[in-house]
Amino acid sequence: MNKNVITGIVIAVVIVLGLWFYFKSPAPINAPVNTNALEDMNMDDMQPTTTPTQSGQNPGTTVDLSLSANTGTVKSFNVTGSNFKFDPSEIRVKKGDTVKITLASSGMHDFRIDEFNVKTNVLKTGDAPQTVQFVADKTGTFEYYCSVGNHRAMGMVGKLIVE
Ligand SMILES: [Cu+2]
Repeated sequence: MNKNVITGIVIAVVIVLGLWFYFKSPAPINAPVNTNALEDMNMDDMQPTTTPTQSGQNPGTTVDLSLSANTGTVKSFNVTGSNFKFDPSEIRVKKGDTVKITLASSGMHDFRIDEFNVKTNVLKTGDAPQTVQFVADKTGTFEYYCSVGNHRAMGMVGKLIVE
């Protein structure tokens, strides 16, 4: 009987002690482990996320921009408007080209391409030539014309061909 009671008490004490250690020790042990793990994770997460974003995306974007900027050629044209025509009356460029039109005028004329939102001032004889520039970002044949009076109807037009 006594042995059984003692054994039961010992077992109970062992269980209580076991539970006490079980609940007491894991907490302080887990806490620092978790904290370190979190700190390590954060450190690891922060640095790689920040670094690839800056070193990966920005140069990539810059490279792409410079490449696309370099592929388009700048093409310059001197255009003279007179009564009632343009010289030249046809301009040919490639899609993506940056087109510079420098208009000189004999009489009173301007130069417009509606599809590319291009318009010069109306220039009179003796006015300084004016340069307008745009990117030919779509293919097709587009009419340039003079918007002064009835000049367009009188044939003061030309063709911009974007290939
Ligand atoms: Cu005109």
